[in-house]
Amino acid sequence: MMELFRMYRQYLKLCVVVLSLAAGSAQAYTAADLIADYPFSGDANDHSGNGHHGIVNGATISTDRHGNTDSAYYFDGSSGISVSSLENYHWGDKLTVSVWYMRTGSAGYQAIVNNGYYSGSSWEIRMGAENGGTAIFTSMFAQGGDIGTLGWLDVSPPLNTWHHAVATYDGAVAKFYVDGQFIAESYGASGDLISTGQPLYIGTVNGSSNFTGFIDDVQIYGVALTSAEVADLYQGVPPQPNNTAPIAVAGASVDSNGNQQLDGSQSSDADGDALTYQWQILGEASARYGEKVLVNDLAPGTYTVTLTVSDATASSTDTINLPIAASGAKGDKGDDGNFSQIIQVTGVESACSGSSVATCPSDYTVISGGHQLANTCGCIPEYRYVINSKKSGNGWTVQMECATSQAFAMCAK
Ligand SMILES: [Ca+2]
Ligand SMILES: [Ca+2]
Repeated sequence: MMELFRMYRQYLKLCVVVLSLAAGSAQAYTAADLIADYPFSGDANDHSGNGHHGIVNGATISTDRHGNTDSAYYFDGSSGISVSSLENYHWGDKLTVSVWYMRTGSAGYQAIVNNGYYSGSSWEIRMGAENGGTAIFTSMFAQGGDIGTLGWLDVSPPLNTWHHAVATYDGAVAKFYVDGQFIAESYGASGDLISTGQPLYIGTVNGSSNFTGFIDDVQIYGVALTSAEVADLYQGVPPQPNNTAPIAVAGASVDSNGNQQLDGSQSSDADGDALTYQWQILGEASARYGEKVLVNDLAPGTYTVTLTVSDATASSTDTINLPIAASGAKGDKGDDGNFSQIIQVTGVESACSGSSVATCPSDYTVISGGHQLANTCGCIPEYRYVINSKKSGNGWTVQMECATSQAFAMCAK
């Protein structure tokens, strides 16, 4: 019994090292903020993962501004693309619309991207007939006020060349950019953008104001990108989504068959990203992979084990000393004084102060315990064994320090 007791008591945290592999400055959005993305790579499908695929009505797939075939759409003045799944879409109070266009015909108003005409839209990017057909502007209509038009004659990008137009709205300020340059801003709008019963339109407004020329790379974000991000977009550099590195927590537990296993299940990722787990046992040639991996093949001894968890963008590591007992770890029947089964139970998460109790099942005995700090109250998440805690009846009680915590108890029978 004492051997296993010591084994569980001696999980010693060597260090917690968080390595952020996501370089660069903080960005304005996460990947989830991309509402729709139309690269027009052979079709009008949405590449955001949200399924807002476009229906093409007469527009023809064509060559893009880089010379790639089948990578942009040509609109002949009587064609368009519509996205019915964005009817009645609730845009909220943050938006960025980015689009590349090349106007080749100068007559009349010409819609580029919108969900309605002017005040019948939530927002639009449209061109006028003014300045030889080079006038370009955005309009936005919000619950608490409108911007009317923004841009208009402030810029005159010439016909027959590709240009980049971006409209942003952050709930108070709307901004308009052309070819990466800030053009104008307005404080007229406020609150959520209105919803309309119309689909998203590209190159048309429900059959009117049809565009003549080429449109490509329509992207709609649920955040207001910064001027730096807009300038990057113009240079072909998409904004990099925010990512918080996962937190690796290496541990060990015993499975339902009594086999000892490395256990990374207390690792976490603030973004909710799926994690991969790699365990490197010092001295072994190959790593082991999985949230929980059996180690009942190891000879008795103490092993240094490093867990690396990754969310595909960033990773972190945690290292423990893993003692493997000469016997008992594989769940024998106890006739030599060892336990047949050891389980870990966790108690109710406490507030930042107070106590938490983890109670063993009635046929188990408490052999050890500790608490697991969460970072809710500002502490570094970690396990602590037999610290500031005590056995009480069939459970393990811990008094909280600064942190929201859960008691855990190692229970044996
Ligand atoms: Ca394209
Ligand atoms: Ca993450």
